[in-house]
Amino acid sequence: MLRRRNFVTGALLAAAITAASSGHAQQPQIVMPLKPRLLIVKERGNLVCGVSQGIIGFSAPQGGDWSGFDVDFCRALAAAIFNDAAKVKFVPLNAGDRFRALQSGEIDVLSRNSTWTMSREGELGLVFAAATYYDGQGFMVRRARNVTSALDLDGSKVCVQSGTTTELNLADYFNANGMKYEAVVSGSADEVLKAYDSGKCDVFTSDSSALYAERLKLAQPGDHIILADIISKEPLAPAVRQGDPQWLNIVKWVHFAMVNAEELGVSGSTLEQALGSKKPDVKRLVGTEGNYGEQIGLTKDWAVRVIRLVGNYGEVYDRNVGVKTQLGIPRGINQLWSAGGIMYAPPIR
Ligand SMILES: N[C@@H](CCC(=O)N[C@@H](CS)C(=O)NCC(=O)O)C(=O)O
Repeated sequence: MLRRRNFVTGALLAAAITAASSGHAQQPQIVMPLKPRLLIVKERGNLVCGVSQGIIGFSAPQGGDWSGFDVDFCRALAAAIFNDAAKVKFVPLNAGDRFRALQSGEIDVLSRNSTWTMSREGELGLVFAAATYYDGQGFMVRRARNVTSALDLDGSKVCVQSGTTTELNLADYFNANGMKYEAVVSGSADEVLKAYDSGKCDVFTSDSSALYAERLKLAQPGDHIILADIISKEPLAPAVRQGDPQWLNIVKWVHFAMVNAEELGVSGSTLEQALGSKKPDVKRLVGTEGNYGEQIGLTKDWAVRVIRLVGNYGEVYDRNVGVKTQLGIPRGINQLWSAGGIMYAPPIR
């Protein structure tokens, strides 16, 4: 029987991290196990998922509900855990608040266009599960400005969101190319867009995917172009707190199951066939052979639940951000490795 007092709480963990990073942690630290997050989630009866405050195609609030690529990942976790993709509470977070919400235990998982970096794992007590979307930083400008390359942006005023890798890459890029700029920094995506729209800056920089999304909110999206230059690597990944390997495994393997499902041709519409398949890798995915889901604290049919209720990786991509959506982002490097991209999942076996 698990006893509550044997586990360190979220607030305590956050305090320990703060003490360590502020240099006051002279005492040897007593490492207490975290109460398993899976247990917390199951007892609560839903998953609490941190998302962005509203990026079309990724996490967009629509009539009291949420939709998007990052939102669907939360739904996939709920499907795997509860066999019910609706058992998710979404907590919208801006860039500056997102990691604190994870450290304090307020959210179970952060699924919010967050770039996997070394310092975020080294300093913040977090761990990224797997890159679910390979992005890169880009620039948007008014078409009328007649700019074709980022190298033409010398002397620009650039709108950017605080607390992001975007802010750091912006400085690196302009400095490396001997170009001057003035950063116009805001705390939320809406404020960044407002600043750009009202002419406080002449360039909007963010992850390329967010540029596509934010452009749609402007009165005349066609009056703005996204430059082809990509100046950084932004592997966007869901994150959890360190110290709970079972929970990390669940978040990581739900993504891998979705990628493997696409690779094996198992989708919402082919699932029934897959359940009768004799192919060993399909059988392991859908749980007709082995007990892979049970090994990570779920059930044998964990992946079936995800595919049936949410879909495989390609279905989720196409539905939310793909070329047939209003965002219209080609699969690009997010194509499967077997189809020329870099999306690759370890095998279930
Ligand atoms: N991937 C970058 C940038 C993430 C980010 O927050 N981008 C802004 C682009 S405007 C955003 O999505 N904001 C949404 C929000 O604050 O809700 C990071 O992890 O630092």
